[in-house]
Amino acid sequence: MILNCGGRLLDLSRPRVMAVLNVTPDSFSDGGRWVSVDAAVEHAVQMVEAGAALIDVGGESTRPGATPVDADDECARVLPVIERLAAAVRVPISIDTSKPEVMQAAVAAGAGFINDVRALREPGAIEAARGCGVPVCLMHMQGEPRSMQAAPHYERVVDEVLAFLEERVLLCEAAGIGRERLVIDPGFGFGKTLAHNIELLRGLDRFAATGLPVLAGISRKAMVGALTGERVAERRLAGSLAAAVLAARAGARILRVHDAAETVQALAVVHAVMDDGHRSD
Ligand code: 7PM
Repeated sequence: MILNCGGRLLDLSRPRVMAVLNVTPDSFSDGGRWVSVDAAVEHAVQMVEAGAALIDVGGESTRPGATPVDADDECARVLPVIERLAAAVRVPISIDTSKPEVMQAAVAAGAGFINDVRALREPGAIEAARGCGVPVCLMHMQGEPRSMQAAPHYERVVDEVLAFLEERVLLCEAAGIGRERLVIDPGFGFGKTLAHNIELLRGLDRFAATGLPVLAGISRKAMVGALTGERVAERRLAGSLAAAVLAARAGARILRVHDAAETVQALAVVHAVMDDGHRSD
């Protein structure tokens, strides 16, 4: 399983780390509205040196209650970082957006992967992504970021999330985005209770059984906070590593994380146990 990310190859024969690079003004801020491009690029280079295989650049906060940003503002945040990063590292760069204009501009600037928490449901997004020619991660979300955690409801969460993603995959294929370009993601924390998130992690092997690469983003999320009692997101590394290991063991091929070096190390152990190649001695 190898994804061609605009000429940069992402080898998914083992679980890989997608490192989060937030370029919202509350991260790498110079104190005002502007993101420091230097600080963001430096952080990303360090994560690649630690073994991250993909950098996810996001300029629109999907945080519940976050203020939506328009396409121009989002481009102003992410494009300078993508341009500099594409020249500084050899791994593919992912653009975390739902907006067709941002997808196109980001791919023109050097991004080779589209990460869309709305699974290309915005008007024009499927057509834009098709034209970009790069792989796309389709994520499940129930509701909208502003209100999704109010009252998440499912009869059978794994069945329903899987059915949604399969439907989006078929729609993408019909629109000219082939399966070889698609990645699926159950969307941990996006319109899910703790019980739903645990069921999804327990049933993650069913997503992997589709044959499509599975991406899982659990790092530092509220479910880790709830299970560990740790209220501070930055202190949830150990719980996040446990979740990444369980997801990889169930067949997830891309782990979206904040702590790249530590997760790369944990996944090396998972890979050794899962891979036949280590049994010779
Ligand atoms: C508040 C809520 C702050 C959620 C931050 C988040 C995912 C993603 C995010 C994911 C994919 C976070 C999330 N999560 N993209 N973007 N999968 N594909 O914790 O799970 O970073 S934002």
